Amino acid sequence: MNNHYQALLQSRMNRESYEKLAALNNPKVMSFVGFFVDHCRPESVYVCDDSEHDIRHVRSRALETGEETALAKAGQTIHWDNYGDQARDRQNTRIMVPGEKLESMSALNAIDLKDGYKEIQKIAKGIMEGKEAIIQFFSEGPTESPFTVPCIQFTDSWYVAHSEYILYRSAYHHFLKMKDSEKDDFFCFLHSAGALDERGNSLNLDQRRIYMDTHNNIVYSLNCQYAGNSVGLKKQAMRLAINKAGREGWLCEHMFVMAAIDEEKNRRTYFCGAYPSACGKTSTAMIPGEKIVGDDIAYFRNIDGAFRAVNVEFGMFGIIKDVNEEDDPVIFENLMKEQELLFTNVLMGPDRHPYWLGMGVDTPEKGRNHFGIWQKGAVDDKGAEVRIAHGNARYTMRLDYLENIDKEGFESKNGVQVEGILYGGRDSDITVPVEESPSWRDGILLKAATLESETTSATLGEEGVRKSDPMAITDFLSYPLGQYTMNNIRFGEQVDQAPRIFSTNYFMKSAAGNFMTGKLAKKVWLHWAEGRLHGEYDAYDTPTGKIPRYEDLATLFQKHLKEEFSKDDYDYLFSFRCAGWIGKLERTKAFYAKMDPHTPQELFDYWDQAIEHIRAAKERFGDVILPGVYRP
Ligand code: SPV
Ligand code: MN
Repeated sequence: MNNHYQALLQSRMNRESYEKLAALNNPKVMSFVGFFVDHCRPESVYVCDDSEHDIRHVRSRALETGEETALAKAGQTIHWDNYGDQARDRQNTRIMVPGEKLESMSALNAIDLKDGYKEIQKIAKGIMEGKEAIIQFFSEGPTESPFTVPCIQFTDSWYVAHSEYILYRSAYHHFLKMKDSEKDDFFCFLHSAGALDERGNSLNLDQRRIYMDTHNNIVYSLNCQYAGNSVGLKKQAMRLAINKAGREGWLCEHMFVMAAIDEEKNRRTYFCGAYPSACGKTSTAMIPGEKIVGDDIAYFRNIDGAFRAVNVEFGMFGIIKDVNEEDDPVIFENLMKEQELLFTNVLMGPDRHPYWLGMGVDTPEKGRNHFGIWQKGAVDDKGAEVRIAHGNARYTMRLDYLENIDKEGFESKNGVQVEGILYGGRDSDITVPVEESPSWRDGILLKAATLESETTSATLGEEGVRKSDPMAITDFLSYPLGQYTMNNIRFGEQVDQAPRIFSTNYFMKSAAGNFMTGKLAKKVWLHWAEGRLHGEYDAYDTPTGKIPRYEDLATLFQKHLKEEFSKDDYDYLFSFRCAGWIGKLERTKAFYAKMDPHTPQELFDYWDQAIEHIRAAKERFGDVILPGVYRP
């Protein structure tokens, strides 16, 4: 062990903390912690293990330091990020790569490893002065399993530490039990909120940096608090894991894991699904009557030939906007309970209850929110109206509070066997509500790669712009898109039975601009896919896959929603739109060309053939092809 760090660490920690660290007998942990204690200069350091005592300590420090405020209901707290720190910062999120890789990574906002490191060192120097730092140990996925990725979090924010305890599995014991040969292989996260203003918020947002070193599996996150930027195990770990998985032959995906339940037939069928932010991912995983395993990040591994998945998280960091009694009854009910709930960037009313956009109740006209002291009609210094809560305000909650959790899948060390994968974008005029892909490869190239959405408030910048977002992964890619796509194809082709791939789209609008289906129609699309996996429904061919027949959907609408589904709506929703699809494929090609100059030619060849195929269909059947009319 490095003696210099030993003396330093002993001088900054109480004996208990130091002993917890030393007991791990892990030189890499010691040098990571030692180096950054030396460099960031926290006044003291607290080392956490998995104990209830430490979890409680973190919770109470978050309140004592003012990073969180207690709400009226026991267990509920609220945290605000500084105004302008309410979403992921794309511009300042960069992948650090060696110089020779910069060219192929230029579209991923890469920075030269040496330059990035220098910049980080400069900003991080002394950044924790006067503060207490926290060291925690976690696992992505279940501990002591084939999926486990151990992680260490170093932060000076009790709010971040608290979030991590809710969202991930504490893994101090896992670290304790590591064999010598495993002691090098874990992810490291350094976070500092930086200098704070009088509200306890990151002051130097212009110095906000989230830099990932995929080579050494370290992420540096400085001068920010929004969890998507600061919580190491969330989107930072995801970027490291995507890279690691690419090297090792497994997959890390931006997906929910859920079980579709058919009570009558006593079936539990596991699905994963990728949806860009605010495109219905959590609400799909939370469809009433089904079971949730996870709502954001999944690892896939080939275990003895089986395609298996885990939710890597333990909790959810969910968008709270539009969570109300009618649309999200299960979550809403949970948010009303006296239990550990951490609200961010919503309003605390004079009654000390939380209020948000689309909550479906009368809301106060004043209170405290991410803007500070707020009252209705408040404007920021750019003259923009500040609403009651931010559009990307969130709740942080343990998943096992949910009565619809799939306990078995959630706790399984070997994950669950996935049978179907859904890719869903936000598309008002092209993609049908549900379509099955003929093969894994077609699914990746026609469903996953063509995913598009309109931008939402989950990222900083303009809202409402239509964007390509293959696999909903673009924001998190840590190696080039073409290779990543090839790895996806390869992974599915190497298991005994790849899941079947479906596209979904909940956002089709009528000619008059209204949504065509209610929010729960997704249950019907899911159960059609579930039935298909069990050989139940016939389907019509389209140039890109297979769609449901009217009769089956009408029955499913009756069965699950007690609703009529009209033939006219069916015809409109399930028509194949040739010009629309050709445009979509052209945009996909352009996006891949822009994102990855080395995208394999075979991918472009595939899309060119698909375009030719659709052109031929258009000649034979017209631009808008009614369901059932197309013949291959
Ligand atoms: C998302 O935007 O995809 C999220 C929230 O899950 S964040 O942590 O900001 O990525
Ligand atoms: Mn996400």
